[in-house]
Amino acid sequence: MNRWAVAGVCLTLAEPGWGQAADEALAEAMERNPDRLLTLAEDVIAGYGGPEGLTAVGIADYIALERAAARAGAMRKLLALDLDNDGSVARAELAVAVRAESADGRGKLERQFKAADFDVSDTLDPAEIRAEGQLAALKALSDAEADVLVALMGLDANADGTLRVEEVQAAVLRFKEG
Ligand SMILES: [Ca+2]
Ligand SMILES: [Ca+2]
Repeated sequence: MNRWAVAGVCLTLAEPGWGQAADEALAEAMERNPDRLLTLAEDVIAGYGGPEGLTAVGIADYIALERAAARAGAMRKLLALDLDNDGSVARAELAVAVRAESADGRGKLERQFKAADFDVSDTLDPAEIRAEGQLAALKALSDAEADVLVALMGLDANADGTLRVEEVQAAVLRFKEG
């Protein structure tokens, strides 16, 4: 079955206004590895679905929480260098941390600082620290992956607004039998 046929199946089940990008992302994910898509759906349904199944809100929550965790992790590393708690990391603050590091760690710290210092001001201001966090968030869960997750609701075969594992299993089976 080609991707357009899969997209067609999904579209007939989709809510109005369901995005074409999401539709295509789901079709592509199904083509690439249907079993992986099923595993992903099972995980999200188990973790974020209520007793009735997974809703669009549950999917949005999952995406936001995954990204926030990655963002916070990346920002925490940089904020650990903000010794005077003014929200920015000055070169002098970096130098203190560098002194306490091993040779390997020094190079890594320097590289991280340079990569994050977008305007080459020798200071990481709060906006630059947040931007680093956002990069990490998108690395952890890309827009393409988010599209696939959002598009999972297109597999809500009985259109009751909740997605169950059985509905995803049925869609994967239909695709494989294609
Ligand atoms: Ca500071
Ligand atoms: Ca800067």
